[in-house]
Amino acid sequence: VTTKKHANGLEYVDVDTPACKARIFLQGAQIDFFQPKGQAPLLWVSNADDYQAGSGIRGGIPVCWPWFGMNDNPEWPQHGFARTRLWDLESVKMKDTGVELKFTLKIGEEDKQYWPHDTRVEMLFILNDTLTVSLRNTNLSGYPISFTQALHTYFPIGDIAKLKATGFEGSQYVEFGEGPYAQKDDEVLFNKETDRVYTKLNSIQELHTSDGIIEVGRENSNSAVLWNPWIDKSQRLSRFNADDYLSMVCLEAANVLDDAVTLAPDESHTLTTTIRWKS
Ligand code: TA6
Repeated sequence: VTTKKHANGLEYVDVDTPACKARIFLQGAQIDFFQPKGQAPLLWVSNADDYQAGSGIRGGIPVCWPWFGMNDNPEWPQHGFARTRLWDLESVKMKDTGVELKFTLKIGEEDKQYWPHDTRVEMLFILNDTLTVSLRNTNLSGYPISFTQALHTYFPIGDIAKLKATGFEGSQYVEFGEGPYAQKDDEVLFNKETDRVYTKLNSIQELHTSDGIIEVGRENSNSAVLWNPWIDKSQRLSRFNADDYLSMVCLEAANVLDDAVTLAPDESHTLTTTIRWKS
């Protein structure tokens, strides 16, 4: 495990262990690469991203906190501010053939306008043949606090026309401000812009991609976001190629809508996503 500087100045932690290779940027504690030894990478990044400081990297796992989506105040940044701030690398622990890393967010004076509540915000990574990522909040403010959040994971899926996402039977979703709609089929196929917040959803889904089955698990999350921008929105997205929609999908472990987190004083909450090749 070594700390390096990317061409455009962003600092990252480079992980190379017997179990896996990974790369985690101090900006946003954002992992943008994870590959178990002998298997294909499990995260997708657009090659249109030039790793400039100040905007989240278009891929890997951007951290959406302390709100998901647009804030009631339209001037405030989409998906909160945590993903564009520098986090501190607190600890690195070699574990079996893998490694565990912990990052903490220092909420600066400039961010008190967005979030004036004393909160410990940590990202925990357990890297081996599985990628386990947790966003842990501890309420140090002395009064109740509430927030929404998501681990906005981008997956490589080969060809979107062939992708089958499964594990959705019996859930419901809202999309483009409409719904909730009942999701009767267990599988979701993609042939148009898809931007759904699922609830009443099992804690494990599978992405049946051209290169194998990716298993995605969630803990302490009763909502998940499934997103593919399709053709038109791809034109409007920053750091995203017009044809990138063909090779990616986002399936995000979340606490959004009525699954928002409320913490009593001194209470903690840990949102976790686990990702691995099932075959
Ligand atoms: O998670 C889906 C979503 O909310 C989409 O609506 C789209 O905005 C996407 O996030 C990407 O947002 P970003 O701010 O990273 O460009």
